[in-house]
Amino acid sequence: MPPEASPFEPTLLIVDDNDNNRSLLERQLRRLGYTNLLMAQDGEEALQAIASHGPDLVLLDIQMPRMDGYEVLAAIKERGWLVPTIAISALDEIGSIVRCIELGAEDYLTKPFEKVLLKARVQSCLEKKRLRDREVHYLRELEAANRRLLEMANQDGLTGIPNRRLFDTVLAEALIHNLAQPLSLIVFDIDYFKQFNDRYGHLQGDDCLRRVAAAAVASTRTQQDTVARYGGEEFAVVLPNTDREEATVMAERIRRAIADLQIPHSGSQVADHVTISLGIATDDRTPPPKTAAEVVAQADQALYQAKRAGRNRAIRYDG
Ligand code: GH3
Ligand code: MG
Ligand code: MG
Repeated sequence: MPPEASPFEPTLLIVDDNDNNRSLLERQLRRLGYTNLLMAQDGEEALQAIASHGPDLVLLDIQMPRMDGYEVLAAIKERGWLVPTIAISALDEIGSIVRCIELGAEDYLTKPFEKVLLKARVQSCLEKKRLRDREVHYLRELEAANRRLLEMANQDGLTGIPNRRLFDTVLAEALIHNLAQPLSLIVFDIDYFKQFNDRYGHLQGDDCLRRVAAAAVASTRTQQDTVARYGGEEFAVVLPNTDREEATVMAERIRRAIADLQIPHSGSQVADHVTISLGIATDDRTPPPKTAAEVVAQADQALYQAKRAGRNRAIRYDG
């Protein structure tokens, strides 16, 4: 896209192969108060000037040697440039005007120019361009705001990782994609976290959650896996293309990464630092296919067993 020129001081590009015509038009436009004027003496130069200066309006002579006005119009269209163009024809011939309009010209003028007509058409084209630019500007702002909103709606405010809502979508989609590959799910939960809050305070608790989330994310495969905050101090990891052995290796990796943070936890009954318990479930794609709710329930059940078996460990659901 060419750069956008200031809407207050519009830049006009005059394209004509004839020196006298260019000078004449330049003088007339200056008299009308337009001072930012660019000149091009052929089609190639015109396209270069549009690309590098992003004029607000192009006054384009149709009959030029080599690349004529029609070709310039076609090239502007092809590149998706939104610069308005007034086609200038000496012919006063309906066919050439129609063709220019079809090729995307905003308006036309015939030589020799009527001063009032030149003024009216240039003004009207610039006004339309100004309105369109404003629309595009607001549309972009709206799109950016929407993107931010969508991100916020799918992100956990505390840890910055996907929230439960996005997790549900990711898991549901992973289950229907790539049906030839197994899919695993890990859910994990911080051990004795209530005690952690009680001893160190809720703010330290929040900080611990953030560090646990970051360590889990760092242990997983960026492109492939999704670590989400499932709720409270419970997290879930969707592992596409991952069988039960690979999932077990991953679970151990996450467990270690969080233990290695060595966050002191004097209220824990299993270690002197923060640990987690993990449950693993796998859909190995043998029929009947598992639903998201089933996979989650199986991983939850395995997590419960891990807690019962003494915490700070991963257990695989075997069903
Ligand atoms: P277990 O080893 O069996 O998992 O015991 P636990 O104490 O971790 O489990 P429990 O479910 O009894 O307590 C979970 C605690 O997590 C209670 C709650 O205050 C705390 N928690 C949940 N969400 C947050 C949070 O966003 N910030 C903080 N600081 N604490 C939270
Ligand atoms: Mg817990
Ligand atoms: Mg819990």
